[in-house]
Amino acid sequence: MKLSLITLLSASALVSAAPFAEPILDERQAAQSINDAIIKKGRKYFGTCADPGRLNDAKNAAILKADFGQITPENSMKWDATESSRGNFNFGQADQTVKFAQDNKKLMRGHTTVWHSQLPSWVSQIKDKATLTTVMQNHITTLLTHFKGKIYAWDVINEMFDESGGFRSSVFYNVLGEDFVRIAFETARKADPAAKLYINDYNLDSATYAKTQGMVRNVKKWIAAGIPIDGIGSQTHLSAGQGINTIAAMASLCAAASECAMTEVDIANAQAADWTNVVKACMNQKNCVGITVWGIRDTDSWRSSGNPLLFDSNYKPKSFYNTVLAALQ
Ligand code: 9MR
Repeated sequence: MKLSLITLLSASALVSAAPFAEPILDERQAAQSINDAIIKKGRKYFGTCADPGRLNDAKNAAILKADFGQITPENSMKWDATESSRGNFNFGQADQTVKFAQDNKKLMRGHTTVWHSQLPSWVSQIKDKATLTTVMQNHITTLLTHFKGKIYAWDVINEMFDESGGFRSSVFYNVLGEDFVRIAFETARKADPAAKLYINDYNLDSATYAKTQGMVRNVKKWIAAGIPIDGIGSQTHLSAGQGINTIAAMASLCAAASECAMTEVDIANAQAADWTNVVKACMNQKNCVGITVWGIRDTDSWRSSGNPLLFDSNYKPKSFYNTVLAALQ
């Protein structure tokens, strides 16, 4: 039977008027996906953080599936969660997060292998170079091997700078000196050669701030020395009014490595312009691969009192969600 154009048109009208349209929209909450929008602009993802606690909440999961393209585990890949005692590895929660990402075709950022915080005391008590080197190499190798092929990028080192742009006091720096950077990145490259290897930090939100300059200066120096660093992650935990400065900050960070990303964005008491500027800061740099917000709902944020995210406590997209969408289009 040959269908006339009229038949086809009225059939499609019937479909769009079907009573299913409303519940589907309701479940995914936002009208359009910010991940689709950023991908249309040639970037890799618009992501968020999550772990089984959030993913087991059906509404969170639905939003994540519909609107985001990348997941960073909020806590499950950290040292205290994965190797609480020496040589005893536990990937239960992290495996569930990675499975959700794979089942739903989301990219993963691995977070994080070498960090002074959420670090078990058996590591921070190590005093000699040989032991700490072995322990670090074993931790990095075991994590990157376990998840090999499933992680787009790893935050190999997190938060190693102090506010003056020098090196923060940590067991890694205190025992091994600056060389811990080389050890960490070389070990990571060997364990998963396909993963992008990042150095990640916070308060890199102004180009003139000493910490931003310390990151840029050192990363350039390390890359020139052959240390396999692929990217700089700027966490981007902001307060109202700070968004504007991220534009110049990302320009200098992104110029220091092959790629860059905004990895944990949240903005306490944001104005719309802050979100517009954050999106602009990434989009202005060709090698900024993506933006990750640090949570879905305000309620679930580590700084919930500042309502810093894109969805409210009722899982409704806030006006800032549309601000982000508009900035991406
Ligand atoms: O959001 C994370 C929170 O649930 C944890 O209690 C906290 C512990 O340090 O870590 C939070 O995530 C941090 C991230 O791993 C690194 N940058 C700062 C983030 C906010 O503290």
